[in-house]
Amino acid sequence: MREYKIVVLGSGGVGKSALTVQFVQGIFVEKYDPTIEDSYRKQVEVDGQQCMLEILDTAGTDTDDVPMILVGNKCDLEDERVVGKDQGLNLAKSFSCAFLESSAKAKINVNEIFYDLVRQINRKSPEKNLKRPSGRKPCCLL
Ligand SMILES: Nc1nc2c(ncn2[C@@H]2O[C@H](COP(=O)(O)OP(=O)(O)OP(=O)(O)O)[C@@H](O)[C@H]2O)c(=O)[nH]1
Ligand SMILES: [Mg+2]
Repeated sequence: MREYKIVVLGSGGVGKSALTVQFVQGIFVEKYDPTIEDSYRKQVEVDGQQCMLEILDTAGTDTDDVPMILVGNKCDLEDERVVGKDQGLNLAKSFSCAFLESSAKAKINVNEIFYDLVRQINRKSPEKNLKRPSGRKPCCLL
């Protein structure tokens, strides 16, 4: 069966969770309880085909401030450059995020990309502030 990963994005309070819960469980959630992050699975038939939907319901308040880094990969192929460094920098500026050029082949800035994301996440939500049900280990999906 094909799996479909769907992420629900949008501003806080617009009804992302209500729509998701109505779709998955067939009930309308009247109470507003801001989401941290919830995931749901539902098997449905669409156009005669069974599909498994994995739906990630996100926190609307995060949508304009998501830890993010813009990466221009394959920087070892300088002779075949298509996107200028300035173009990358300007695009990153328009997203208000960092920009790095990398090469998976020449091992340039590979660690830096992921370490930068970890640092951004740590700045945004220090571990002591993490709300989690007791007994569950924290995890981060990239
Ligand atoms: N009248 C009406 N109210 C709705 C509808 N959808 C959601 N609501 C209400 O709007 C409020 C916010 O809905 P949520 O689904 O929690 O909003 P959200 O987008 O998930 O919010 P965050 O998790 O904070 O990002 C709740 O009180 C819901 O009952 C709708 O279609 N009609
Ligand atoms: Mg929600």
